[in-house]
Amino acid sequence: MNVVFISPPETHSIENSLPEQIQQGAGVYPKLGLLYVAAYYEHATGLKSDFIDAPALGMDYVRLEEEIRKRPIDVAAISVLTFNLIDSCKAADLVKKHHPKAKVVFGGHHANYYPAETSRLPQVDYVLTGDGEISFAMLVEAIDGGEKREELSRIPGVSWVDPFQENVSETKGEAGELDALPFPARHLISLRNYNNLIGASDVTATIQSSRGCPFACTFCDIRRTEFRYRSPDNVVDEVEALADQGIDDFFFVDDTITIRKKRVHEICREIVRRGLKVNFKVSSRVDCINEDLLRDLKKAGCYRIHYGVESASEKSLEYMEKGITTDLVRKVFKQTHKAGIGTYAYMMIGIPGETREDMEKTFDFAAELNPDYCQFSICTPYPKTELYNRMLRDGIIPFDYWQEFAERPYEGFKVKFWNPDFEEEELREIQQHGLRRFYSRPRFILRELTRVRTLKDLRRKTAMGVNLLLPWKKRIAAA
Ligand code: B12
Ligand code: SF4
Repeated sequence: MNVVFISPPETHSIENSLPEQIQQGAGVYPKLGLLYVAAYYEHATGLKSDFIDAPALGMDYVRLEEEIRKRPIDVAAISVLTFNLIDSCKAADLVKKHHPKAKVVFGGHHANYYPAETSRLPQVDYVLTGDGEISFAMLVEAIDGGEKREELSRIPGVSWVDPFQENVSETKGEAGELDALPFPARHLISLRNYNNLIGASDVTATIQSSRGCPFACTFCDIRRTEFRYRSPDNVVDEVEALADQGIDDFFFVDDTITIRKKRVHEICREIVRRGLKVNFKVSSRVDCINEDLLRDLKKAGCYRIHYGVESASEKSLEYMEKGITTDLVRKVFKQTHKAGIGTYAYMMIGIPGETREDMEKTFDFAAELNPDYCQFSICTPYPKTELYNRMLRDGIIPFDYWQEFAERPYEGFKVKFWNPDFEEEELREIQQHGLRRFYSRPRFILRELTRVRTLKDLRRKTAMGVNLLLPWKKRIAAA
């Protein structure tokens, strides 16, 4: 079987809560989900597969089509977020155009939320929900064996639609023991093609040490999912394998890595014990960290923690069921900086019920916390989140517009913020004003200049800086 994993160009991404130019200039990360699925497939079958990561290779649709045309394809696997659904469909169309008999398999977050709608899309043959590792290997085997219905039905999380049957699985794929999974198939990509503007090195690798998060933030679709985790040794084995290839900068993409502090202590101590000289950043909640852990993280090479701060308004924090207070945020930012670790604050404006004054307080709060970087997203009810459902119930959102998009995706679809008191234009202007306020502080600019690594870095940072200072409609392309 000729299996190819495809990450399509990001030319039709839905512009969301962050200005597009900021996202575009930020760099490219390896697609860990697809790499995990590929690794398991190769491991389970002993066969080779192929990986086309268009964004990392700077590939447009013309080049992608050529790559698709020139190779044999029996199965094409694509990872779908709601935000790249259009690009995923376009890539699938190209596969069907040149290989009409090939099977297209969609998995990933969008497929998880809309399995039936996704499997009804004309260019999709199968949808797999949940962890894709085991179920994808089973599916390829079933396709190879002639797509017998009873064999297909045994695959957890599989959905398909054909003229005779519509099968939408109620189950989800499960990866089982995470330590038993092979490490992501990074041999299929060139790690040198990945970097991040605010990383510590020219190449950044992503690692996932745990999956899921039990907290209840209403805007997040990971909310209240089981926390599953790898053992410290298994995690550090992967870090070491990458360090041996000369990679020294890591982004742990775990939703909240510090849910079990003891495990993180052990990961840090193991990194130190093995003498690995690495740098890494993690995401945490302010109520899942303490000074002891900060000390160990610093010793192991942690240079930045991304915290969900969201808002300076206690009322908004409650509305979002964030479960933290601004006092705790203040305390933890001080502790983190004292430990010598940088910070990134995720903040939000335009939360239903917020006034302009509340938003200004959030900007003041950002300046007071003084993180290295700060993001002011416009509160966006993402598909199938509790926030979205609540806004539908409260009548703030008049109809299920994500559902319509999932059923009939079309180019030019625009995300809506559905704020009862502010127009989109106003929120974009306020966001711009907040970003300008934060990023034009001399303190920030000086600190950033000392961190420029290369001329290319300087060009990208300058383009992004200019974009932040320009009105949002006049931004320039990042170099
Ligand atoms: C790291 C991350 C980022 C990074 C890097 C993204 C990247 N290129 O890897 C950055 C910061 C760039 C980013 C950006 C954005 N992100 Co993001 N991101 C994440 C995060 C935290 C981890 C992703 C990851 O690597 N997971 C690890 C892998 C192993 O898990 P996985 O991808 O889910 O894959 C498994 C299964 O889903 C499945 N699977 C996945 N793909 C496929 C494909 C096939 C064929 C099969 C069979 C199975 C399968 O099998 C995999 C292994 O079990 C997730 C949250 C999460 N827990 O996943 C959010 C998340 C994916 N992001 C999200 C969003 C909204 C965004 C942004 C739109 C945010 C913004 N405001 O700008 C942008 C859009 C980016 C884009 N261009 O599309 C949402 C998506 C929601 C949705 N309905 O689509 C998530 C779920 C966060 C959330 N809680 O809401 N993101
Ligand atoms: S803590 Fe983070 S990952 Fe967990 S529910 Fe809240 S936003 Fe989602």
